[in-house]
Amino acid sequence: MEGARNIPTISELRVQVRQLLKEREEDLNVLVVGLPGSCKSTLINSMNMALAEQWHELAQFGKGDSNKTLWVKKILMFQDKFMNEKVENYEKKVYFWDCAGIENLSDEAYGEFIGLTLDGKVPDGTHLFDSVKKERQLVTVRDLRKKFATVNQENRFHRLLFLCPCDNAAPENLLKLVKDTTTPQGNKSRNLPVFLVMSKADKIPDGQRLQEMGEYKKRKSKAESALVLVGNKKRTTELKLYHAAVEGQDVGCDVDVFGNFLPDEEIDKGLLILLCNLLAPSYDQHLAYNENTSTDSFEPSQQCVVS
Ligand SMILES: Nc1nc2c(ncn2[C@@H]2O[C@H](COP(=O)(O)OP(=O)(O)OP(=O)(O)O)[C@@H](O)[C@H]2O)c(=O)[nH]1
Ligand SMILES: [Mg+2]
Repeated sequence: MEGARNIPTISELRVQVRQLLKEREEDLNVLVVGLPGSCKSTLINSMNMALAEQWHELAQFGKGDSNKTLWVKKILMFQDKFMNEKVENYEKKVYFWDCAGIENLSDEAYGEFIGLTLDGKVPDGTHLFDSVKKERQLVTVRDLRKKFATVNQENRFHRLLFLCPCDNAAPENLLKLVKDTTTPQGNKSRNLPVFLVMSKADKIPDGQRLQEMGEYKKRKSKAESALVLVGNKKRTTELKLYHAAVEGQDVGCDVDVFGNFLPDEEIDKGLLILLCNLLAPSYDQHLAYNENTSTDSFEPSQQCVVS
């Protein structure tokens, strides 16, 4: 396979991630957004597992219909106590924010809520649905801006991770909402790198992965086009994540006697490559929250890792 010799081993990837964490000059906030059930909470736990090499449920994730995330929650990743081997000099921290699932909605209240979150105005633990609705009616953008008017610098965002399950249609309005809230528009100067994760990669039907006009390829292309990521291998990825068996449908991942997931090299590798790309410092250079925002490409001049 072309380029295969460039693919790093899992230990090399862990070394690379540790180095990037050590060298970071500021904390990193990553907002995880997607439809309900698109594996946002699972991705956060799996990402931690990929580096920690031990399972810990940092974010409550779906088991049956339970454990829906209803708020935005700031989660500190790679804490010493959960690591097989702690990251030396991990001073600037990485936070993944678990966000409540948003349906394929075009209502501007949701877009505004995400935008205000990205700007650092929505505190950790805020209930999304209670914030955008009052007596079953959506609140106005003005009300939301009034409610979340103060910036907390520590909660400003640097990356957005958008999850789209491989077995579900790409949600058009939600994609547009993400695109519109992360790129400069009118007098808004937000300019944030978006990463696309096609989750539940094990659910891509055999044969469809390469079939140009297959359902899956069409779905993926639609998401890539909407987010302006066509051909961008650093910011688009397909991932299988740690998940439990579902009777009659899915064998799930291996667990120990306590029901904790056991490390899986294939899963960890995909996650570590994504993490290397998320941590690439060149994505920070174009971040701006003022009038002089650059609209240039964020891409690092050198690809961080071959994906
Ligand atoms: N087949 C398969 N199932 C997965 C995979 N990853 C996660 N799941 C399952 O998909 C469901 C997704 O659950 P969550 O991670 O809670 O999804 P979420 O996006 O956080 O959902 P909300 O908080 O409700 O918005 C769970 O039942 C997981 O076990 C995967 O790679 N493959
Ligand atoms: Mg969740």
